[in-house]
Amino acid sequence: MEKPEQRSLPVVRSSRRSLLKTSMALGALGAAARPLAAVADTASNGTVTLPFANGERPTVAAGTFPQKGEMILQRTRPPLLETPWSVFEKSLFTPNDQAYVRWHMNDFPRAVDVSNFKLKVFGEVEKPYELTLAELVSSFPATQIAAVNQCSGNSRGFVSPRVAGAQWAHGAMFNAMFTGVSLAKLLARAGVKPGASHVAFRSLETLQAPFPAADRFEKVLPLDRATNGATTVAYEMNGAQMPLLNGFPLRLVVPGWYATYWVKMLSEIEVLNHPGTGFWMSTAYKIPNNPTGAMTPGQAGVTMVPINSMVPRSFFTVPAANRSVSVGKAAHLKGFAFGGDSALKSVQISVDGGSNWHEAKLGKNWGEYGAREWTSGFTPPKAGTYTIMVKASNMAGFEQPMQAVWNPGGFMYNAIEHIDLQAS
Ligand SMILES: Nc1nc2c(c(=O)[nH]1)N[C@H]1C(S)=C(S)[C@@H](COP(=O)(O)O)O[C@H]1N2
Ligand SMILES: [Mo]
Repeated sequence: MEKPEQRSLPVVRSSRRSLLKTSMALGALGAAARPLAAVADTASNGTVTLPFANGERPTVAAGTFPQKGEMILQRTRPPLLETPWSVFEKSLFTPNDQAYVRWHMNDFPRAVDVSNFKLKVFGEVEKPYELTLAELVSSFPATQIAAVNQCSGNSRGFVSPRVAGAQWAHGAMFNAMFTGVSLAKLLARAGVKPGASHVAFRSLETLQAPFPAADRFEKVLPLDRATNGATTVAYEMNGAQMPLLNGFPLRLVVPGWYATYWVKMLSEIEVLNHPGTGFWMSTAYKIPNNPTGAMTPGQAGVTMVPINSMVPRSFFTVPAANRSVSVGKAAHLKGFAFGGDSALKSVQISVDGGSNWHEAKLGKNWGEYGAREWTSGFTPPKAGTYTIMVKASNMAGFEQPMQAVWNPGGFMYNAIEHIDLQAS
């Protein structure tokens, strides 16, 4: 594999952690306004082999990218960093320093001067306004919401036949508790005009040639999704300031929808009376017009629509070292699951290749959009290899399929996962 080029991103030397309290947030938010200085010179500290063809990737050591711990390097510029699977085995809430990173274009700010930052709300509204970060934090109540940020292309490396795009394993997702302001409240203050139907979100990224202006990163939500109460303009993640690479100082959180809508470094909110015309809505991130985004390779005449609701997923977090088990003794099975765009209904386990399923026990419910732990047990009756499957379903009636869906973007992968236990 080619040696990755030298890091283009600077390293934060002393990143101060902010505290849960909103009143403390600004001091810490100010910390990242400091210019970021040194450039790391270590390319990688090892490699990892993701479980699909050509799955070898370098890993980068903690501190190689600002505020980031050890990550799987999918691409350097713009950064595409995957969360190593072992991180999910350790905690239900993904630590900020190992939450995956994905940028489409390389020209996002390496530091944000909070004293000059403003969030603008305008368009089809009665009273357009703009706010500093301090004004945003102090003039609206803080809300908290647990949600899974998952790239539309998470697990694309498992899609067959293969499709173009980042060949992620399952680490293009993270589960976090976000703190911020309800977008519905921000829009209510502006007074949405009758006839408005959509809301556009733009960021601090600037576009450099050769990109045409229409390619600026802009995502658009239908007004009802923007004002559903769950959609949040977040300034903290897991009780700490938003990491720079995850969207400091503000990022849109759209619980239940794929991460492509979760605009980072959010600076503009424009209410529209049309669905928008930008590249990122009209060309990129389109799926076949059905709820699971399925089609057959080569199928003609498929109507494509912008990707939207997430489908349910469930995973094992049984470390490889614990997969050798004893005959006649209960083996501990565990993992996590999420419902996607509706609450998790059940997590089920099969030990016979998917013919029979039984319910796993669900852990604490952190809210309908967050991940939830599950546990179960299995006592192997005799020596041998046992394939154990896990399947989640949600309240909207979706359940994970045995076979992955296919579409040209490699989006919405959510096939049933399995592990093998060796009983002796
Ligand atoms: N400003 C901005 N926001 C963005 C993007 C981007 O390129 N620019 N990419 C989107 C996509 S496709 C994904 S998968 C998520 C990744 O979020 P993360 O980097 O916090 O993991 O950010 C979304 N928000
Ligand atoms: Mo994405």
